[in-house]
Amino acid sequence: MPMPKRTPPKSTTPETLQVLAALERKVLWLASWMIHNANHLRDNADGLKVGGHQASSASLATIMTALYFDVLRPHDRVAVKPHASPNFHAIQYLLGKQARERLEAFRGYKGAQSYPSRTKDADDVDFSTGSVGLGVAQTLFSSLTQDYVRAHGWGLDRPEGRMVALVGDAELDEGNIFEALLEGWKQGLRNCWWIIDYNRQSLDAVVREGLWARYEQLFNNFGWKVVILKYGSLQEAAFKEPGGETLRQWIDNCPNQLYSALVFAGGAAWRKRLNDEIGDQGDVSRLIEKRSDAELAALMNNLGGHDMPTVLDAFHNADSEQPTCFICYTVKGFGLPFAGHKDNHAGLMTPQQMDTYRQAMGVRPGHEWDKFEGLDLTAERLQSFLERVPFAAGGPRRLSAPTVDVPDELPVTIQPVMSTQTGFGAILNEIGRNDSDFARHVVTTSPDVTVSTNLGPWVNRRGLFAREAMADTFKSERIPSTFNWEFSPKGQHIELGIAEMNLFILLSALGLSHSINGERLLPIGTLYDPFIARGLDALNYACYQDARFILAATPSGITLAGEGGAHQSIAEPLIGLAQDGLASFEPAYVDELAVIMGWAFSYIQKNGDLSASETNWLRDETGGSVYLRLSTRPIEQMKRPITPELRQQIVDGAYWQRKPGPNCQVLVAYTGAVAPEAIEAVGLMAEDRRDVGLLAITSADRLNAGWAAAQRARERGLVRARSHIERLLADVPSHCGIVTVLDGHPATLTWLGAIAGHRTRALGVEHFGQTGSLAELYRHYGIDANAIIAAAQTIAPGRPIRHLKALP
Ligand SMILES: Cc1ncc(C[n+]2csc(CCOP(=O)(O)OP(=O)(O)O)c2C)c(N)n1
Ligand SMILES: [Mg+2]
Repeated sequence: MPMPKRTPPKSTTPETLQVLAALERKVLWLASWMIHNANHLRDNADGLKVGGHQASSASLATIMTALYFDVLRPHDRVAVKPHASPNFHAIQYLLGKQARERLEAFRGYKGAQSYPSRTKDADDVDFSTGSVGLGVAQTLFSSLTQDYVRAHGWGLDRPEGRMVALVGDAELDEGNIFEALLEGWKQGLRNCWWIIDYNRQSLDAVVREGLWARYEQLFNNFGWKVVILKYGSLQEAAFKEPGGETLRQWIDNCPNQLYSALVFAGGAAWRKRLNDEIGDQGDVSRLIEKRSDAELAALMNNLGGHDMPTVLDAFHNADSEQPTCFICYTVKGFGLPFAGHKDNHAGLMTPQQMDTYRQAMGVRPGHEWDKFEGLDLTAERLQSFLERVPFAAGGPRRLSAPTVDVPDELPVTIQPVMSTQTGFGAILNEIGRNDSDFARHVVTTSPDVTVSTNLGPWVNRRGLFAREAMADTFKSERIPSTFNWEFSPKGQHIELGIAEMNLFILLSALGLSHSINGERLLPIGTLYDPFIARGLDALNYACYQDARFILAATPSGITLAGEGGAHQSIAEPLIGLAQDGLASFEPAYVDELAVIMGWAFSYIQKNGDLSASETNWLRDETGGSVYLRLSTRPIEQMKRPITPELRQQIVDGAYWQRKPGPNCQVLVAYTGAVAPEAIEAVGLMAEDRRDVGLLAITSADRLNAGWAAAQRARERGLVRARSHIERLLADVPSHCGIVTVLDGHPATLTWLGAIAGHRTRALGVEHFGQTGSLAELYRHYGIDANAIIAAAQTIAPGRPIRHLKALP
């Protein structure tokens, strides 16, 4: 067929096109072989088949070949659609950045990951993907983060990176993408490419007709440029032949389902259908007739997203100022026996099909992993091309940044009665007061709850971030207001609309800045505790990528009383306990919070080895993110010196407020805002139970993690390994009962009884909230002093406790 009249981009010579065609073929082959190997050849005792990768990878083979071998530069960052992971690993293998053994172990133990993973893969994944939609939004927020970093004068000696997402068309059903789009528009997004793999197939089915037109309108509405890659250059050339326009119209009118079905059925089926529908029209009949079945199939499969010159042209001509969406028509399963079949998502080739495919690819048995096997260009030429690929030139793409020094103590003026939420605002206000390097690296963000989570004073001092300055009209009009809402490129608070998904994905982007932009940020996000659940998958995603941030969640629990069941959080302490990569705290007092925040600013910067400390059995040197569950309840503060020992215990998760004596019959272990109830109960029981103890728990999560790790260490033979909580409970006599209490699910602390076998009664909240006063609600849910005493009397029998009142 004649080459199209389209001008190839300047950088792309016919020689380059030849090499790229060979590499595309190799990517297709290697991805298929990797999957086949995982399913049929490697010892697969579980019999679990690899699903979803084969057809999805093939769909993006052309586009990814173009990107990685020609278009991308080392500073560009890409989120690869989860099921295109084999392509990515194959490309890195060809570039010499991925070991063959890992490809052979694809999806196996320590092999290349099923979905690209920043933390688990060894071949330089920029953004993890897996939960569809999140990686896409991550590129948008990474672009904002890059702008933030550069606006603050950092990283200007490095070129700007383009943030690129390879997006499945069905992935666009995920709502978080639209939340991100709207936010991107508000924030003046630039430098972001979303490349939509418009294969018109999802997991289950073929997508609705005309979806591309909705996308086009939608992206245009949000200020994006939309580039549609519909026809390949073979098709464009055919359209110019006599009868070509009729063929184009037929293609345009062909329903997605039918097009997919014909792609699957192949050349003879195309011929029959085309002849049936437009074949009696002279010119177009000749256009069809002069092609063999194979040529006809190649023509009809030659959609824009599988045509190298078209793809290169589009990418090379895109600019970075305007965010750009490429809608690329592709074929799911391109080049494979189940191309286009609606059931092909988990499609696998049988050994026989694979053998035929191998022969078609010119690969000899035993040479399946050879990089240049079966290509019609010499190995020298291909190798020398690969060595000059711009994306792979230069040193490691993953950057690093020195840690920011954190003051030994975070100053805060503690009022006699104060809530942890007020304390949080006061601590940040103090940080904001001076212009230290530390203060400059803090960046805050909140989804429309900046003021109500007490970030207001900090924002007043440091301003809001926007690429272009915007004055506070209330201020310029001299209308009194508590808050100064001024935007500038130097601002240190990013105000988001109400979308918790966006909050967590922005935190994920800010929290990877050291690695992506080579400049470290100290991000803090605030939201109401119950709405963690709204963005939970994105929070998990951020942790999975090892992004580093502090999350302040407030208000929390039923302690926010009057707001009722809608805003009262119950399960969040359990999330804090279970979420990997997130150290969770629920302090009761502001001095504890100051200690924890000081520690947290260092902890989020740590990147050490995985071994646990022998004192608390926590992997503190590895670092992670931090969740602070805070409260609006003002409570009486303790006047006490924070000794180094107390400081360590607060960070390790617990300390004795009242150490139990040797005859202790019962102890109360509390966490968070119910401290006054626990203290009151201990006081009221003092006359009737001996040596009552009071254990302040600042982090159930860290106590639990340390305990689990110490047990594992003992099982491995380190017989003296003891965790912090084990040491605290070591002298508590075995007959002593434990009453645990928190404003959250009681299971958060129930396990304390399993440490040394103490009988335990766990109090907490199990049911959706009532409205009422604090006292009414604490009584209703059984977390007030009286309920604590009642529990103590039951598990620690003795004479009746005189202050106990009948329970409601
Ligand atoms: C949040 C989430 N829900 C469900 C899935 C399971 N899943 C994986 S891929 C997929 C559909 C993919 O369709 P598309 O994005 O069009 O990619 P294609 O398979 O066409 O390459 C689904 C539902 C997932 N990975 N993440
Ligand atoms: Mg699809």
